[in-house]
Amino acid sequence: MSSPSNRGARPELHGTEIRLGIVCGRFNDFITNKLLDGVYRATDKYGPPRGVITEVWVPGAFEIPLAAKRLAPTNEAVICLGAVIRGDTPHFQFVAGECASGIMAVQLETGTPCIFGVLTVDTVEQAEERAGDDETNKGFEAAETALEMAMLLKRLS
Ligand code: INI
Repeated sequence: MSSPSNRGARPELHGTEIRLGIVCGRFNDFITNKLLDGVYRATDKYGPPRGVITEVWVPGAFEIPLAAKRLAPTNEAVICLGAVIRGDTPHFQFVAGECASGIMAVQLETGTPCIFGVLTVDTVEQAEERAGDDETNKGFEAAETALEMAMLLKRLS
C-alpha cells in the first residue's frame, strides 16, 4: 500500500520466482552484449537465477518484436535489447520506429510486459554512455522495469 511518504516509490524487487525472457539484437553487438551484462547484473541482484532465464538472439532490432511475441506466452516479462545508432544510416527511423511500435503491440496483444531496452542514439559514444558497468546501464534498468511490471501484474491478477 502506498502512504504519502512512499507514494510512487518503486517497490522492493523480488525476482526469484519470475519467468524472464530476453531478446537481444546482434547488430551492434559490441553494445548489446554490454546491455545484456547489465541485465544479468540486475538479475544477479534481484533474481531470477541465470539458469532459468531464456535468452535468444536475433539479427537486429527489426526482428526483436517477433521473437518477443514467441517468448511472451511462456514468460512473465520479456526484456528487449538492441542498439540502433543513427550514424549515417538513412533507415534508422524505420528500424527504430518499427522496433518500438512492434514491442508495444506485442505487450498489449499478449498482456506480458515487454521492456524497451533498445538504445536509439545518434552516435557510438552515446550508446557506450548508456551501456556502462554500473546501475545506469540501460539493460540493468530494463531488468528492474521487467521485474516491477511482472510483480505488478501478478498482484493485479
Ligand atoms: N539493426 C539494429 O539493431 N541497429 C541498427 O543500427 C541497424 N541499422 O543501422 O541498420 C539495424 N539494422 C538491421 C535491422 O534491424 C534488420 O536486422 C535488417 O533490416 C533485416 O530485417
